[in-house]
Amino acid sequence: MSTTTHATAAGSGRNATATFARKERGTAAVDTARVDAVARDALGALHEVIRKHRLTYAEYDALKAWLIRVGADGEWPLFLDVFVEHVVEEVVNADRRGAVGTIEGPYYVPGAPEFASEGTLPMRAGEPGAPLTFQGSVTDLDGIPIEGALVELWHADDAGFYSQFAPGIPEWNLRGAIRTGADGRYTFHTIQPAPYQIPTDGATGALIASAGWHAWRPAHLHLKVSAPERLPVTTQLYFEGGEHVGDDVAQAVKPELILRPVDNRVTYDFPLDPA
Ligand code: MBD
Ligand code: FE
Repeated sequence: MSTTTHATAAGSGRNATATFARKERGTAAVDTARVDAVARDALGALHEVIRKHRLTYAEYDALKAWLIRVGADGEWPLFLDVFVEHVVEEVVNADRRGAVGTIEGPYYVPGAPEFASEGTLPMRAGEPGAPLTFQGSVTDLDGIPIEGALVELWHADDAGFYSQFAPGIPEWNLRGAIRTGADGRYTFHTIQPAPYQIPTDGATGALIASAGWHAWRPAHLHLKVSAPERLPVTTQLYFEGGEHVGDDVAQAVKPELILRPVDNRVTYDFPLDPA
């Protein structure tokens, strides 16, 4: 059983802040009218919550202290990706017709070891977990294979930990990429990940515990699939019947994203929208 509390999850949320700081981002030009509209509505929504619940000064101070702690714990990327990103993804990807996306989360790292067509994710000798062969193809919206697509896969280990975020795991453990050949196909050999628990020792976990929520995400595979002249898709895939598939704390499960492996093997195709 791997779904217990892990003291060693400490630091995963904090480490996500360092990773975010290195992330390449497009320049978001300051559009004063848009900042005015968005900031005004965001603050207005908060004002309404305060009126609705008749907040006390003690509660206002507790809110301030908690916000300060989220930053001190380095957990803003973790907190935002768990509780906010799913709506951004919904809005941004509303018009897609091809492969269904969902949130990226805080634990993507670019530049994982790359294979042609078929490969085994880097893993430790005797890496715990049931074997999993994950295969499929990258196509256009008509099902024509795309050559030279990049399929990046990263996931937690059998204890729910991500390399480069939890301590003591080899750098690229359970992270890899495949460049497709002319048939557009990819085949990864890996292990079945475990459900993921939001770290209990930081500000995000403190809110979850104080509110009486649970801290679990269902077991998932993270993917980014990209190709020239195609919209890249960032998504996650889940396992039918898995714990918390029906109550993901990050609200990132969609019916199109549920895998049904047979004999430790599963196929999933990515039709990519044109850019
Ligand atoms: C994860 O593994 C994850 O995928 C998300 C979205 C948030 C926290 C941890
Ligand atoms: Fe994850």
